[in-house]
Amino acid sequence: MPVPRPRFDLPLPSEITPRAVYEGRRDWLRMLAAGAAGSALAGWAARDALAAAPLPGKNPALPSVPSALGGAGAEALTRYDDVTGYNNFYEFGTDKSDPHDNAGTLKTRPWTVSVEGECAKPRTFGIDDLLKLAPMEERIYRLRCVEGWSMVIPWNGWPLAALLRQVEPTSRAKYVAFESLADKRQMPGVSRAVLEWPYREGLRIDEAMHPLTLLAFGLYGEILPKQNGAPVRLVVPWKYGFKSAKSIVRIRLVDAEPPTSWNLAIPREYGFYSNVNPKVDHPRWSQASERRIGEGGLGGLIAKRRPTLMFNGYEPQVGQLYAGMDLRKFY
Ligand SMILES: Nc1nc2c(c(=O)[nH]1)N[C@H]1C(S)=C(S)[C@@H](COP(=O)(O)O)O[C@H]1N2
Ligand SMILES: [Mo]
Repeated sequence: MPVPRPRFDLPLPSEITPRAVYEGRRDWLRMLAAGAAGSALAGWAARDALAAAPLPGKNPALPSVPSALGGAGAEALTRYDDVTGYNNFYEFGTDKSDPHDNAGTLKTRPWTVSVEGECAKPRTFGIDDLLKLAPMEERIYRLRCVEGWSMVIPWNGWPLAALLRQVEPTSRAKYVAFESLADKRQMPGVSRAVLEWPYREGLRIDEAMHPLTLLAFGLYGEILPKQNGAPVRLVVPWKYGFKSAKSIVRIRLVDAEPPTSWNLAIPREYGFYSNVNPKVDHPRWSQASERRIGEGGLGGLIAKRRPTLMFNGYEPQVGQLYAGMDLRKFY
C-alpha cells in the first residue's frame, strides 16, 4: 500500500498535554526544565543506584482526571503499584509479576540510543542528552494490552518526532524500526527462546512522527521504573501495548516494513499495524472489551469489563492515518 508522505510539521494540539493533577511528584522534571541538569541528573543517577529509593508515586491520591484524549470522560489513573507491578517485559520472564521481581538487574546507566539508517545525520545519543533534547511533558494515555487488560498511565516524555527531526530523515525513510536491549547477563528471559531477540518493533514514518507518539522517560512524575522500560521506551497509545518497545537502544529509519518480534513469532495473531480495534478479533479471543486493571470488586475478582474503543479512543487524532486501508487485512 502507498505510504503517506511524512508530515514533519504536525502541530502539537494543546489538549494532549493534560492539566497536571498530581502536584509534588515532578521535582526532577522541574529541575530539568529549570536547567539545573547537573543536580537533577545526579539525583537520577543516585536513584538508579538505590533500588530501594522511596517512590513518591506509591500512594497517589487517585485523582479522577479528564482522559487525555478520546473524549471518554473522566477516567481514574491506574494505581502506581499496578502500573509497576503488572507488566509484560519478556526479557525478564513471562509472568506478569516477573518484570517487577527480576528487572532489578537491568543497568540503565550508562545508556545510549543510536539513531541510524535513512537519515542525513545519524547519531548516537547518550541518555543524558536525550533527556534534555525536548521539553519534558506529561501525558495521560490509556494502554491497551492485546491480552484484554488496560491501564491509564501518566507518562513523562516528549514526542518521538523531536528526536527523528534531529537526524533529518531522508525521503527513503518510510518506516522506523526499534530495538530493545538484549543482554543475557542483565535479562534472564533473553536466554529463553520465547521471542526472537532483541525485541523488535516498527512503525510507519507517519505513525512515528505523529505528535501522540511519545518517547517516555518517566511515569507518575518519576524516572521510569526498570520494569516499565527504563531508561527510555516508546508509548504509542492507539496501538496494542506490545508496539511500545521498552529499554530501547537502537532506532533505524528504513525504506521497507521492518520485521517485528511478535509478528515473527505468531504472524497469524500479530500483524505489523496492531491498531486497537474492537471489530477485529484476535484469532483466539474477542477484542471487543477490556478489563481495566484495578477496577471491579474483590480485588478484581468480580470483573467489570468496559468496551474497547476504536484506536483505543484516539480515533479523532489518528483515524486519518489509515483512511482507505482495510483494517482487517492490515491488522
Ligand atoms: N522490550 C519489550 N518491550 C515491551 C514488551 C516486552 O516484552 N519487551 N512487552 C510489551 C507489552 S505486551 C505491553 S502490554 C507493554 C507493557 O508496558 P507497561 O509495562 O508500561 O505496562 O510493553 C510492551 N513493550
Ligand atoms: Mo501487551
